[in-house]
Amino acid sequence: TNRVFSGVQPTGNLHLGNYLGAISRFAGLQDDYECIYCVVDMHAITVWQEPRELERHIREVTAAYLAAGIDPDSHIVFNQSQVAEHAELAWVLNCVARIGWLNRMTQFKEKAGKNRENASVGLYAYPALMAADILVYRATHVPVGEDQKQHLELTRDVATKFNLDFEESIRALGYEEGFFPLPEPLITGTATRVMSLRDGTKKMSKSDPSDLSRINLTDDADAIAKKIRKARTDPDPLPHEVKGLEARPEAANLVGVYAALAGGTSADVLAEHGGAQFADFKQALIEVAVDKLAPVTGEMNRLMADPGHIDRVLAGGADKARAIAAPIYDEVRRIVGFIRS
Ligand code: AQP
Repeated sequence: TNRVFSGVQPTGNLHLGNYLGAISRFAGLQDDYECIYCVVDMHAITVWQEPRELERHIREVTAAYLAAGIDPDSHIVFNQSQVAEHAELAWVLNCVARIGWLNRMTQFKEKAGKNRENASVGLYAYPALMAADILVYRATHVPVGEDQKQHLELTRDVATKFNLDFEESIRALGYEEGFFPLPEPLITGTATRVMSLRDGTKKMSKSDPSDLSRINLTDDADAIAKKIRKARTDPDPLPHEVKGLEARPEAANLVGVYAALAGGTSADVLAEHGGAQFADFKQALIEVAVDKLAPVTGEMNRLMADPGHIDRVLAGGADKARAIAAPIYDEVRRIVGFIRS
């Protein structure tokens, strides 16, 4: 079967980039794949999280999944820390991955910043845990934004090395083609990389100190309108063709966001709005954004009002996830040579 795995960190400030680049795409895959969507709380604590805030943020990401239309009955929605096999396989994969590979990860360099000596060991080892998240289900496809492409390549490298290192042991279990499939990225369409509203060269991010840089999924219509009106732009009107967006990162971003929200391409947007001044285009963008996001926000708020329900969804999802992961990890034990008596 084709099995999808992906996750979002419960680190607060869920934004339009997370929605367009990840969560809404997750929902769109449900007809074609068996989908496993995780709230990756163990990834979140690679940087400090206030415990009570972490709980709230786990429920918030869960609510966003459900509000976006992910069906926890036909598919799986759960939080990572409830399925111990993620951590167990991560340890094995820590021992497969090479320090040299992790040293090349650009996200670690960005997140650790200048004070690298003081970053957590977990932040450094993050990609090995991500590899475990995917491989513990032997998932075949991973929908992620552009920013996660490098980590997914590392997952493939780890899977390849595991398959090779343990080749004999894997064959002895009856697997001819290696134990872990090499997962494929699903990065398609517009808005795979939504940029900051204040700087078209930086990605929209939860950790940006400026709230004006992003549209949060909890923003109401007034906040959305204000942030789009204040979004940075250049003085020229919109071009008529996509190639006119080159070297205009802010314009390219707003057109891309419009396209993703309206369900078309940047070319479609320019066919309609090419030649428009930004003041007018922003007004049109505010309308689409509010129109698309208000129902999601409303449903998230409704769900968040009943944390007991969300926790039951997570518990049910964890049971289903464990039922897939446990037998796979049992085989890993045998492959590696861990005795289980
Ligand atoms: N700006 C973005 N455009 C498109 N997709 C994005 N994603 C994140 N930012 C954008 C996608 O959202 C998913 C979940 O991301 P995550 O929470 O696991 O971690 P992240 O990529 O580190 O997200 P942020 O929002 O940028 O947080 P910080 O500020 O903490 O780094 C992923 O599929 C990601 O591709």
